[in-house]
Amino acid sequence: MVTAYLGLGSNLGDRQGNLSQAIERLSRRVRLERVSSLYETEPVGYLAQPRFLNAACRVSTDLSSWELLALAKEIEAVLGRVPGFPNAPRQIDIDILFYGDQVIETPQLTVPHPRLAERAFVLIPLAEIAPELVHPQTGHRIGELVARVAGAKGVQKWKMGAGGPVSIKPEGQT
Ligand code: PH2
Ligand code: MG
Ligand code: MG
Repeated sequence: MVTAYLGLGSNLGDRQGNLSQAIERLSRRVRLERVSSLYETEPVGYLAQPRFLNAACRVSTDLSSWELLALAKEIEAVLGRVPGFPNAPRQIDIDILFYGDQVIETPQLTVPHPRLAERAFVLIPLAEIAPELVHPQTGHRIGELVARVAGAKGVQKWKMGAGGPVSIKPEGQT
């Protein structure tokens, strides 16, 4: 079993519903251990697009990194994502942030996610569920990275509806 961390984002359609469905679909195929709150975030990269909702989750799985990537892509497609330009608006984006402490550098998949240390919309949700997690390449804790990331003001906790941030919660998490 490998512990992996995923980053999720949506800025088209029913953003909360998209995140909720993505997490529910993930939970059918991997063991969902923790889910962060949802955060509303200013777009980064390509700015002329709606605000995102972002979240992070921890899973454990026997899927290989390739299989986990294929699952993420499959769920993105099921939820209506169509290929677009880099940083384009999307119904759902599911990124592998960490896959155990493995370093993977291939054209299809780079893990740890190469831009996570500079992205407040990734680090703030991730720090909520894994502040002690250590980046295997730099040795920094997520808690340290989040303390010095730029753009934290563009990431605000999302006011949740009744029932919490997402309807699917891992066992034991309140
Ligand atoms: N994803 C991107 C590019 N920019 N900005 C925010 N706020 N949230 C995202 O998830 C996001 C982004 C590329 O994946
Ligand atoms: Mg992404
Ligand atoms: Mg992606």
